Amino acid sequence: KHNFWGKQPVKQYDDEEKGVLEEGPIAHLRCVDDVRTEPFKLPEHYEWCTCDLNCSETADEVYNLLSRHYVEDYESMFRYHYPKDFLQWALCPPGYLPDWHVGIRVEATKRLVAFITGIPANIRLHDRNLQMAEVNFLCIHRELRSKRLAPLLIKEVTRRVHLKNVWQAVYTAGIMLPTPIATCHYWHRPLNPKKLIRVGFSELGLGMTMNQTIKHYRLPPNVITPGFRAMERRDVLAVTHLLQQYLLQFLVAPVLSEADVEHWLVPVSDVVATYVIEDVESGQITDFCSFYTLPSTILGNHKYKDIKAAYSFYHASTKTSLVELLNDLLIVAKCHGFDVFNVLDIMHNRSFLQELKFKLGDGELRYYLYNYRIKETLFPRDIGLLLL
Ligand code: EN5
Repeated sequence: KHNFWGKQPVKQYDDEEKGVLEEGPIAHLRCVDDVRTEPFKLPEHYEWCTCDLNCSETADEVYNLLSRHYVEDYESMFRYHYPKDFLQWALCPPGYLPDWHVGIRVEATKRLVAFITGIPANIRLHDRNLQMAEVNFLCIHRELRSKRLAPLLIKEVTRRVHLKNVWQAVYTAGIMLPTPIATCHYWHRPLNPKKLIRVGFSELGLGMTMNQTIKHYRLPPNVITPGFRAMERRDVLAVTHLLQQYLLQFLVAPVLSEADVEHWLVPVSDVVATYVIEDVESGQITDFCSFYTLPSTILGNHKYKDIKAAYSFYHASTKTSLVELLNDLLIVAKCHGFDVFNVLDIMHNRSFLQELKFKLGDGELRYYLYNYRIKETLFPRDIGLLLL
């Protein structure tokens, strides 16, 4: 059934019955000299390119491709709308390789029609650290689907990753492929329930009127926890230490340097927002929480163009409960005009979902590894890694 994934070094559905059980890399003993130096052959009239996201015109092309052809919910009511500055942030972290931002163009017109990306990441699996690529943004123009371009994009980005002596990757997808390490669920906290209902993102609860619903989801106008404030550059060291400690609790988590934390967590307007709790007496940073901003285009609605969604990103708590932290984060997201706050059921997120009025969504997110087998399927609570 899986013509492509059945032949890749990924955990297969029948590994267990075939007695394949050992944990670790699947394809062993590779070296950079063995990697093919030529790009894979594309169908006629198409060519490979490298997309330099720091070039404004190229970033526009990527932005346009994704905003028209990237991921939708299963009923095609909404489509992710990654802003250009978000893409530049997501794809150019410390140590990024321009070469891992791969595009396919039409030879004659140079029009960008397909895309895939990798960024470098140090990932801890149980007690082993591995240099990996986080692969994301696989996108093919809808009129070119079923030309089997996806396998070529995956093989080409893999080749370019191998050339940098990196042999593992992590990726996520809504769909089922061989074989997830974990299957996670999205939960949604309405901030502007009236708009969400009008655009079909949610429905009125049974026996609830619009006014009752609005009241049910109402939030206080100001944050509650003393010392809650926006993160600044001077907080990077404290936040790095908190997060490094916090992530040790999970079986799969990134190993983040100070430079990584500076890139991923220092606030960038309309991209990423991070808040710290500064102890009023000691001035110590005891907790932090963050979200990234990713609107979705509403497909076929005339009154509203998009849904403004905030997605829970990394956090760490030592003194303040996750309920208190996330409640304040909901309050600031509401103040900033977001319509909904989304979380995955990973890390300790289950501990605040009920209390803070999150509702289960219809979307799943599966985590996958390339060229690494782990024996057991993990629970969402074992995952300490977020991809964008
Ligand atoms: C890239 N590496 O399905 C991977 N989103 O639940 C990308 N549903 O927003 C993979 N269907 O449930 C992404 N409202 C996989 C996810 C793709 C996008 C997706 C889901 C996540 C989503 C919403 C809208 C559904 C629209 C119709 C949803 C119901 C929640 C509602 C909250 C308020 C109270 C009532 C229930």
